Amino acid sequence: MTETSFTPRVFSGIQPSGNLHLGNYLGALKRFVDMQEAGGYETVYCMVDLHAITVWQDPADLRRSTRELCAGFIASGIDPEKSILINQSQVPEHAQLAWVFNCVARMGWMGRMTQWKDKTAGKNAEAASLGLFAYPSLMAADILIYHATHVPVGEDQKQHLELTRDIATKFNHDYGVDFFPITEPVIEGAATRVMSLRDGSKKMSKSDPSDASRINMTDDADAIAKKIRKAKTDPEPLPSEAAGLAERPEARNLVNIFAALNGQTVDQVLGDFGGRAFSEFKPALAELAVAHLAPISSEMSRLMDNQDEIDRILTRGAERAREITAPILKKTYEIVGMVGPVEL
Ligand code: AQP
Repeated sequence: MTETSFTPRVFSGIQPSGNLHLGNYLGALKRFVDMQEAGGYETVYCMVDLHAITVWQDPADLRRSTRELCAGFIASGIDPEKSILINQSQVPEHAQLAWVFNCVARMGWMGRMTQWKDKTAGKNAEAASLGLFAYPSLMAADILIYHATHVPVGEDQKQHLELTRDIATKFNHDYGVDFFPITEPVIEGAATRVMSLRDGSKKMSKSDPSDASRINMTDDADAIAKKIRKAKTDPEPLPSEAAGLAERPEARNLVNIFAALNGQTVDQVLGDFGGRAFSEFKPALAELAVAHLAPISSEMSRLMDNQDEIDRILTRGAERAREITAPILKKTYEIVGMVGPVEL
């Protein structure tokens, strides 16, 4: 365990790799805003475009998705004055520290990552990019280049955060320093793993080929209501207690979404809806989802009509970020033995 005390600092990111969805909102964005507003932390939030290119991205689509994601952050409540809001490639120290971490992390650690295994399952892993394999090392650098102490993420990122801790521990041990913090994952709330609306065993994901499987942040009210109406469920009414959802993944998912959107516990939701049929529950859920997402989606389109403003926010965010990242990289290079002074 590290003895040094670090400034409480939150870091998290989202890939600009396509449609921002309700899972990203509940598992990540909404909680980013909560941590920004809670006080007691500096907050840094990031569009991780270097992660996005670990699989093929059309350049024009990537540029658009990056700006759209920035609009999504702001429309969800991230205030670029309160938080540092950045695009990863505009802060070069992320990639520079990742190289050092590539030399600290072990091949075997990367090969054990379930996301690597899932993303190459049934495919020729030899043809996957080297970047996809090394993805968790860049993620560790994203976090540790800020000496971040807390990282809010969805359940799917838990293993990558454990690896971040392993990299920090090994670096500190190998060089006999107490330089990188051992970061705490923050995986909390009713919706740390929002599932597909079509299959309760798969997580809601940008890359799912079925658009009906997810609620996109840019969906209009009709599309949201239709997707919820068609969401897979079972014929039973809702139970009165959370235990009754144990073997009902689709029902559990919809109740979790309701609870997370309404700031309630699952038991409170079931207190109101227990014994009632999905034909009553789904319209209430649709109304709640629309009430939350419609203002975000209209603010996103307003911002997307003003891309210069987005670009200005990202340029300013990168300047602020580099006040933190440049000294940390400089010190890392010194620790590793690069001949200095390194002017960054
Ligand atoms: N279904 C989900 N439920 C809860 N949280 C989720 N997150 C993603 N999906 C869910 C959280 O959102 C943050 C950003 O994730 P990301 O977009 O950078 O990468 P991802 O986890 O790989 O998301 P996708 O949608 O599944 O993307 P693709 O399909 O491109 O792989 C993270 O905090 C993540 O936990």
